[in-house]
Amino acid sequence: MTVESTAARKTTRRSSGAKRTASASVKKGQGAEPELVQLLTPEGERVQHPDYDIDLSADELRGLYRDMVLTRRFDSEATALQRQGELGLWASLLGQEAAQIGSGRALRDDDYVFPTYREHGVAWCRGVDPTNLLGMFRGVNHGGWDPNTNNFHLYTIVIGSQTLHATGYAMGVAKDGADSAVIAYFGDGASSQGDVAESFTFSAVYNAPVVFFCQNNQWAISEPTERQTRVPLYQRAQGYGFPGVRVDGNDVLACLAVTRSALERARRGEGPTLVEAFTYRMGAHTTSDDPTKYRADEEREAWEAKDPILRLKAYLEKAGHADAAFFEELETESETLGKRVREAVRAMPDPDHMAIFENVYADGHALVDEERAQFAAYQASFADSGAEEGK
Ligand SMILES: Cc1ncc(C[n+]2csc(CCOP(=O)(O)OP(=O)(O)O)c2C)c(N)n1
Ligand SMILES: [Mg+2]
Repeated sequence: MTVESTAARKTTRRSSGAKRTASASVKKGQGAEPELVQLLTPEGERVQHPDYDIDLSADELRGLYRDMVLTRRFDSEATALQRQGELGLWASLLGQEAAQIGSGRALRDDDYVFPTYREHGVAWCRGVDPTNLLGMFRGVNHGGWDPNTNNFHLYTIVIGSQTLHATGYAMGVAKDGADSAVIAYFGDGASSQGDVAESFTFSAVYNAPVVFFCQNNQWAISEPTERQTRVPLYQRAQGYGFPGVRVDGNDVLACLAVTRSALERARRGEGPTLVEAFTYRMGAHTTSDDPTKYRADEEREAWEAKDPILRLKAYLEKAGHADAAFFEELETESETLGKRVREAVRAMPDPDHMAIFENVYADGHALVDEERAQFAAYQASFADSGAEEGK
């Protein structure tokens, strides 16, 4: 994967300059921050919102908490596996659990998801086994799951391109007369891509049943959001003729309520919605990145106080919705998941080296055939030299 090249260049260029604080820079460029839709404060207080409310049982609240805890556990296990040399790369979702679990749990089974490469929490909600996400990052397959089994498309590395796929798919859903919806995940950096602009235009004009879910985690590798936009991202929707809403991306209840409402709107045939989940990438862009080179520690510390998991925990405890036994059992479940993931990754067989040439063209292609033959000869040269040495 070549996703790191930009990081390496920017890091070098910035290393002598001052570190940036994304939120401060955004304020400077855009004036006061607009209000977020919020249903749970960072302190775990439940608050009301006139347009978005949600009534969840204690069981459902515990379910959301469990989803976030297990997703974070899986994510940290994957980071550790990369450090141990078991994965080539990992893109952590640390800090974005509420945005992903809230939106993921708003979906119906027949809805279709087009993710980026960081949507491990959404994958969890769709029932994609976490171990299936790791094959690509270990380099043993090109994806690892059948998108149509869980209506969860393969991870997409080409920034922003999945918004076009989602729009086309949603236009097809509308033509079929189905009442399901489509959701496209993308980042603040992706919002600068032409693909995203085109998908906004097409989805608006064709009234496609699609929700654009932008996780504004404040950074696109080492570029702060101020380099992507001069207006809050959710306001972009207005120019295309559909609604945009900014939600507290660290508030799982608000993310669930806002996404559910946008999906229902799509199902009613009222077209797309842009949801900007205002959140923070707590970790590095990927395991190949070092954010201490370009951003200030204080920024991360300020966001730590808004941790999505801690705020729901505080609410569950205060409201008496979960007891000590629940948290202990979840801890045990987390450890079991971590162990299962670790063992599954280590047991993944290496692929046949020639398999990389498969599934490129349905009917074959002269250039691929030539490359396959060259690679086969190259592989065979090792066998020959081994035989020579053995003589
Ligand atoms: C078309 C394209 N251009 C550049 C890249 C390199 N690249 C990989 S991730 C990334 C930043 C994406 O930032 P953002 O959309 O905010 O998503 P995040 O990684 O923060 O989740 C870039 C530029 C790429 N993968 N694809
Ligand atoms: Mg980003």
